[in-house]
Amino acid sequence: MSSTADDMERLMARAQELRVPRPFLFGAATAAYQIEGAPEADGKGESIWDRFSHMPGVISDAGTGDIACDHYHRWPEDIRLMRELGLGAYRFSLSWSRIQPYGAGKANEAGLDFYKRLIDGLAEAGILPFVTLYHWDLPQALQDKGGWYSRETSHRFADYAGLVSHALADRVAHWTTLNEPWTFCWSGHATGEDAPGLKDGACGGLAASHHALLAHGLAVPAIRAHGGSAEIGIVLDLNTVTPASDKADDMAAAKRFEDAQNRWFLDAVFKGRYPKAMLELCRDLLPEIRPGDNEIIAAPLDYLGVNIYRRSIMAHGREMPPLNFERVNPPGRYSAVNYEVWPQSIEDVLLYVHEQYAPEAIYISENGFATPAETVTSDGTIHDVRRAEYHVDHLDHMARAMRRGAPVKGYFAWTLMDNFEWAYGYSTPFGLVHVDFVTQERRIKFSGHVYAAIARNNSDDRVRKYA
Ligand code: IFM
Repeated sequence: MSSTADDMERLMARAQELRVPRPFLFGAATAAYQIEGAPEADGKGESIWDRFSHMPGVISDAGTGDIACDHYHRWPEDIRLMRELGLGAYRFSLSWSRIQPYGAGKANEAGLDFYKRLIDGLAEAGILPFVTLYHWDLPQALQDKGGWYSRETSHRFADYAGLVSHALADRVAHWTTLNEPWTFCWSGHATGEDAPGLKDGACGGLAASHHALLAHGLAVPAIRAHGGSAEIGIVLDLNTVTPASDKADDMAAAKRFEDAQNRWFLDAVFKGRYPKAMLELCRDLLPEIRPGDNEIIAAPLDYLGVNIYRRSIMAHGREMPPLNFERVNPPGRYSAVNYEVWPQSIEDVLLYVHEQYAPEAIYISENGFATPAETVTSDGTIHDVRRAEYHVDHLDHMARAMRRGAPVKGYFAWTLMDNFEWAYGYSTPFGLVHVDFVTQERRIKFSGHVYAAIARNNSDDRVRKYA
């Protein structure tokens, strides 16, 4: 037997044995711009990603989300795939500019209808929808008025949240306000790698972050007003941070990075204040923080979604002044987007949030592994052994954190199917399902079969009934 075949057999055996404390939901996640395509269908307005991905030189393979997985038209097939994968839940985002083409005013019913059809299809398949309101695709019309630099955008987001949660109240029981504010605020406004492509340094990252958090805080009561007993959360991309050495400079840099990526968001949402050290460090760069903002941002939540891909080892450096850090990549295994594979990180991050912030419930809302573009082998499958191993190892460590008290209720693999990976385009797939972007043919990968085995062995009647 070849070593790949040995590895596949060994991994499938581990998957069959893996047990997670129940009840537990197994799902997969996607985001609107990354899969839907159909940028102008049924009255959709332009988003900042529609605009940005067409700018020369910003996407490494010059890809765009114009077609992506054509999910807008192929969603029934995608739900069939979810069933084959044994998913109990599906986390996806709504495209704001499908629903409000210009980011304000009355709903575009045709846009809403798409999501109604999708959610009804999920219900028929017994799959629970977890709906994210914002996964980075701001309506371009709001960007033209200042985007996340403007408090007005926070209020428009609350209006949108109210409108959508009212329209979908009878269909959706789990809402997420924002996906990964650290990334879309800093990569979009400090470094410019993501839309809208602004390179305004820390000043941009901080202004966008405060207004995004304000938007979150304003949206929570707007959803509660319409959403009955629906559960509401936010999804943060968190890392555990270790200094590269015990030198004072490196230790201070690690602390600054942890304050910026984790505590800025966690302290604001769970403690109603920003970290004092950040406020002092960035005092000349902060946006206006009005009296009452902190209380709005700390609106009580039902769960925290944690996106985790890697750990962070930080040294003193020059990135994002005045944060002044430099990421250190130790020797080891890395994914195609240069993330170190370090499964202990999921256990560490879960215990970190559980012990320091005690959210009522936690979902791993994203976790996954990127490879270089994959090819179909002669037996018609994709032997993505390293991705399967990544999920099995991370689930193992997640289960350990649960046995130590972390209240984890579900895990969403990133991602259901290969899709548009932002600035990387289509060159670094993360999917459990392979997509041929010429024919749009879908094919479950080895990792998908492994994941399906785990999901089936760890689902129970309560979860199915709940779904
Ligand atoms: O593809 C992204 C997703 O949109 C947000 N979280 C990280 C993923 C992988 O980079």
